[in-house]
Amino acid sequence: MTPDKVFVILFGLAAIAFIVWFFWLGKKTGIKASLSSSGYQEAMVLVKGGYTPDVIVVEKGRPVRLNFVRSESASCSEMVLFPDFGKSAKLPEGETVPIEFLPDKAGEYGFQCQMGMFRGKLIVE
Ligand SMILES: [Cu+2]
Repeated sequence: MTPDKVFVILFGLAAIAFIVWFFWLGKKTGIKASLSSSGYQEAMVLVKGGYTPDVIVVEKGRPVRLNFVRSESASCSEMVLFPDFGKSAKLPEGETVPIEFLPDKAGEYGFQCQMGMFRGKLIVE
């Protein structure tokens, strides 16, 4: 094997590693909810063909308020469910719907539409 071939292979592997990290591993870190003056950890979630962001990181023991804004009319996303917290809400198109709960245990909790086609994840640290 000539040095330039080795270089091409190494470069290729590095590119693959970067793509894997960027699209799968990097995404898991999600966005961190920001602490508002009211003491809630808040984040805005856009509902359109899925949830954006779909991974939200919060701290344990502080109330959370997620503001869902649905900007599509597909019936798929008309409800959002947080089964682990016993919360669900109807999301009328174009309205901001807050969902509040207190995460008192660290872990990963899913949220989804009523059919489970759209999925997101809440990471409690
Ligand atoms: Cu659905």
